[in-house]
Amino acid sequence: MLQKASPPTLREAPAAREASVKHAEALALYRKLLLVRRAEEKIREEYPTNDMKTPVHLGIGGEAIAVGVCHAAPPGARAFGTYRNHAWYLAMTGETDRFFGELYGKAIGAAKGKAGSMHLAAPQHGLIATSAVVATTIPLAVGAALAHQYRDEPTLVVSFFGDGAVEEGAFWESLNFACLKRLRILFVCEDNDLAIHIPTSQRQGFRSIPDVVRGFRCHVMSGAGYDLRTVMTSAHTLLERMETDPRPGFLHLTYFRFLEHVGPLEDFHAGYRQKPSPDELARLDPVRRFEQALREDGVTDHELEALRLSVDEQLTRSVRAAQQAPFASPAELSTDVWA
Ligand SMILES: Cc1ncc(C[n+]2csc(CCOP(=O)(O)OP(=O)(O)O)c2C)c(N)n1
Ligand SMILES: [Mg+2]
Repeated sequence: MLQKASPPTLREAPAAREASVKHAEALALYRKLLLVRRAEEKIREEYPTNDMKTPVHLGIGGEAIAVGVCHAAPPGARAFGTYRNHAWYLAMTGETDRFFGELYGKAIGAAKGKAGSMHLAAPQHGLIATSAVVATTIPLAVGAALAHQYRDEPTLVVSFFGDGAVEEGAFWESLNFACLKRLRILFVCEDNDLAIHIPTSQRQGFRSIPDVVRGFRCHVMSGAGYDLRTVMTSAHTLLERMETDPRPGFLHLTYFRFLEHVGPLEDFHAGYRQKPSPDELARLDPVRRFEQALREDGVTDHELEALRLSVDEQLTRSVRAAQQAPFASPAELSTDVWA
């Protein structure tokens, strides 16, 4: 449990100091969770002006997965993922200038505006590559893990993907090879039960993703991806098991996708799924859940509000800077482009 405490002093007892550190850690986690949520809410507000010329796959409902896994991962970990990548980028960098610069297609963007939302990366922070093509970065992640093993480096590789990627041959070949070679890779399946509009029951010929993966020689855990503390505990446990018995880890986390597959809107009217009740939506909302847990641990409304203000100030500054920034010059059109 995360404890509330006043700031530590040099003469403070170790238990009080530990509680204080936990308190600061909990607030830092909350700020990160909120940064992801509010950044995507900003996108929802600004997208209708049509100045962001990029498709956006928003991850509202799934924020705790990126925040929790990135928090549990050791320093120097390297990650690969998909087009639903905003949370990983923000959790790994904490910055929003280059993030919004990229969404607005500007020269200050993370890839000078040439990648857009779907191919965000921040190699200097460990986010090596993300891609719009389902399952394509899974073999890349396995290749990176093989390279680290070959060079005798302890680096952890994290491969994020959705439940739809599990229907691709590339996934099974990658899992097989990683288990065979006992690579230091953590597979994280973000399972929202949907591939665009189609539920898993209409796509998958097996009963359960974790049950099938348990047939491989790796460590498997499954849990509620909308609960930040569950994500962190599961990730920590898996990483410890991977340490004592070196094999890949497979973390299967469920969450509810609040919005349409791509774009800023809700789509409950589309008819392929029902809108949950307000109570159910609150239960599935990672930000509200964590806020509630923090309050139960003694964090005050004042502390939460101060973090909300600081996040909103950061985002307002970044959006304004991105809107005012220039595009890259036409002379740069074909530089930095590899494929
Ligand atoms: C190889 C490939 N096949 C099909 C598509 C079209 N497509 C785009 S998103 C998507 C659904 C993927 O679902 P999932 O992996 O569960 O990710 P989610 O969108 O739910 O995060 C599909 C089939 C694609 N981008 N790449
Ligand atoms: Mg999915």
